[in-house]
Amino acid sequence: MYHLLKGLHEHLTRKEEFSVIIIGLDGAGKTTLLEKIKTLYNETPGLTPDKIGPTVGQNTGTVTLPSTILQFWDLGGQRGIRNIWHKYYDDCHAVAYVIDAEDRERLSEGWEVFDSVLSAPQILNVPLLLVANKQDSPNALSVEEIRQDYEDWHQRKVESARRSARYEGEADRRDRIASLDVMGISAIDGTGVKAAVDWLFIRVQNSRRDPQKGIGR
Ligand SMILES: Nc1nc2c(ncn2[C@@H]2O[C@H](COP(=O)(O)OP(=O)(O)OP(=O)(O)O)[C@@H](O)[C@H]2O)c(=O)[nH]1
Ligand SMILES: [Mg+2]
Repeated sequence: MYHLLKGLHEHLTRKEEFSVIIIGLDGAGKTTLLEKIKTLYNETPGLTPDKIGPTVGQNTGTVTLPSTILQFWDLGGQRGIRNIWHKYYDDCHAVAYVIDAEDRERLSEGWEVFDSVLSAPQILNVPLLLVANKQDSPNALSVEEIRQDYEDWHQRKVESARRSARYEGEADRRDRIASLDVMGISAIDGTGVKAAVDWLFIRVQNSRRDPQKGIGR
């Protein structure tokens, strides 16, 4: 009887687990974001920015919400490391793509990489949030400016592709861009971080991927 009740209790109180990958160029602020999420949601605070160096490989963090566990995977963004991202695509439930809204010189590099993320078939139907980080900086582009910059970049890309070879998967990308959510945050001071986690929480619950399937499971 005890085991039956224990099993029932475990079944009723079991939390669904979802994996969220955080990707973007090196220096975009992914690890700073992950550590800020830990500080905001966990009893043990995350690392402060002065303790964070470039990521070689991955960092992880877990956030426990009512009925749900979100497991975050922060992946290194340096050029040579980006080719491991795709190994996480099959088993993730959401993607947060972080862009440095302050670094105008690297925006187009960021869009080039973002474009390759959008064209990955494994995550075509996975919730994807574009995070415009560093909003605390007076030089940062706003959410509207970031969206516009991406749309302009994309338009140029489509036009130049029309003149040369084909641009593979353009229809899928266009749909995705039309419904793309962009949120402004500051990983340093925490502005917008809870709103971004809320977005991910709501979207993973509504998405069709099996919650028990996940990275590392
Ligand atoms: N002003 C400002 N700086 C930030 C913010 N988030 C991160 N930074 C700074 O940006 C730099 C890079 O931050 P990281 O978190 O290491 O960047 P990353 O995306 O993890 O980089 P990789 O691990 O190399 O992929 C650091 O100097 C951070 O302090 C922010 O919200 N505002
Ligand atoms: Mg990092």
